[in-house]
Amino acid sequence: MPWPIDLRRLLREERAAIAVTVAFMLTALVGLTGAATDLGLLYTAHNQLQNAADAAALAAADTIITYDASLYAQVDYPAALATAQQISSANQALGVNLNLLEPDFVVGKYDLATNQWITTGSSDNPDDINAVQVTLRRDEVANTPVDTYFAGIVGYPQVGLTATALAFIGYAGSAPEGAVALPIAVNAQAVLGDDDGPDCGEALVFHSEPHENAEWTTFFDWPCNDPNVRDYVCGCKSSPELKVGDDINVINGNLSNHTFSALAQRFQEEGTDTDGDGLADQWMVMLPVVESGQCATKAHVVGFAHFIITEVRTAPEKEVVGILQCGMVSPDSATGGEDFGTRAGHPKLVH
Ligand SMILES: [Ca+2]
Repeated sequence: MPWPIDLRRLLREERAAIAVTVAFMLTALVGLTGAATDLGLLYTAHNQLQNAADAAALAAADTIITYDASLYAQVDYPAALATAQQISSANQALGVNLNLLEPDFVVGKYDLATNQWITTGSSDNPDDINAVQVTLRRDEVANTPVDTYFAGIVGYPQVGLTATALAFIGYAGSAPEGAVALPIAVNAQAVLGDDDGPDCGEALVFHSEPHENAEWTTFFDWPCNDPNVRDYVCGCKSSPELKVGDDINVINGNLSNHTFSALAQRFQEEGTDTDGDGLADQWMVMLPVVESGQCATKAHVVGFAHFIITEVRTAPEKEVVGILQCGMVSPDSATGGEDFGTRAGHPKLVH
């Protein structure tokens, strides 16, 4: 009876094969567990680096562009670097406080439309700077690489990690309640030059004919008519919170003599007399910039611009003269508007 012997041998061989397979699988399992542990560790470390870099870049971008008493932009590079370093060192990655090296703090110009990032280095000219990049490390350059638990077996006892964040300041995309001083919506085409950038220093005469470059607005109030416009002209009502994308009610044509007189009076009250003749000749105002839609009674907010109103001409001219100002900051504005010369006060992360 030869077959039971064969069976025994077969069983023996099978057992041996199973033992080899189990041993192999156990090794793989230990290896996988080790890999999972190390990957989890590195994932956590990278997340912590990224969160710290994001916070540091945002705070630095919020700090780097400051402004003078008239809201003209200025650069404060040392304050921005100090802020980024302070926030970095207050954060940790796997228990190590993060030291931000100065070469890892980079400033420059970012183009939101094309994703282009041009580093400029420190500059006193606010036109050179609209974004801040922060890179935080746990590597051989700074803050020591991360020690692994198991990867050392396969030759990786330490792993270097970096995380980079880019914060963009951009142009005013919102205006808080009351920040828009007059019920005038300026047409985007009227403030853009040939190169599609704002026509800085250009004097605009807001009037109804022959070419429309601005419209009267009652913001969200309806109907948009002379008495409702007058509520905002006299300052009796303060402008609502506005943002890019809002559709506001507009009206073309002449305002009544009564409303225009109220506008002239408001100019005298709020404006500054710079030449000492007893009459106001300069009043800085922020106005919404709009694209007029198909419908002549609605306009779409695309950004905000600052003007110095230099003259309000009552009847029969009924005109307002304003000079477009560039290099301005709207301190309480979120980013998100087109470039009409007024920057946002608060940045956003783009990378
Ligand atoms: Ca004067």
